[in-house]
Amino acid sequence: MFKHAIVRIPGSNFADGLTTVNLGVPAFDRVLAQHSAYCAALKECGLDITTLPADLRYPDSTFVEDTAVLTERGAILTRPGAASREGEVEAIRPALLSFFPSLLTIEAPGTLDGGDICEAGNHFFLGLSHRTNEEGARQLATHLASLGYTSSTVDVRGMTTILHLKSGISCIGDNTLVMMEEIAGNEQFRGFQRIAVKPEESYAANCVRVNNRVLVAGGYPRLTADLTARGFDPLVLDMSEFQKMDGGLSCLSLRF
Ligand code: CIR
Repeated sequence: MFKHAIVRIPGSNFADGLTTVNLGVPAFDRVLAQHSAYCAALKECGLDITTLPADLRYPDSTFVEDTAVLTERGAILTRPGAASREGEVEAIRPALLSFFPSLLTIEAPGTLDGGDICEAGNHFFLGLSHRTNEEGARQLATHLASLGYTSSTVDVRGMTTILHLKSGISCIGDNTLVMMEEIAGNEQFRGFQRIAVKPEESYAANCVRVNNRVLVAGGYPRLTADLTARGFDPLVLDMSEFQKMDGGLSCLSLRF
């Protein structure tokens, strides 16, 4: 069960952030409305929310997930792979220190984005992507081992349609992974119940289990129906403006 979430209000320069998709420019009023609905959903799931102010130095800084990996046994600050996002880590540090007595770190030349890290019980899948390099994953694996967790890497560098590992795979508890169809057959995920997401719904593969609910992006009825049929309780949120900047549901918060 999660008790807390940290979020950051999107800045008015949100549209100046990084993106690889061609879905148009986000409308700032809708960005704020969707962010506000997201925070309300986390509250509905029972979380206390720490809301950080917009930080105009970093247009992508509302995607707080990339700055840290939080576990029940300890927290690790990341070292984001995009140069424009490096400073976001120092900006989040004080908020984390009010909940965690000490913070482990990822050091150069390692790079690692939280969006590449998928917790699945006591095991972590570490995505190797254009943001997370092998040295970053190696350092995180060492930290996780010191906390008593196992980990393994998943190379997504050849998958041009996803930014991070968690753009294509989510662990929603009950030993279940939601995953893009093209990786659902991967041997590494044997042992999990797997919900394969069709290519036309692939954006929805980034969903988030928060206590009794599963946050799911709006507009993907097959996955939502599949989750319901399997006994999960989806909470559907409009994510259109974040999708334009390569963002998904998980990136908008740090949950612990
Ligand atoms: C970026 O390219 O870094 C941001 N525009 C999107 C980050 C999304 N984060 C995530 O999936 N964890």
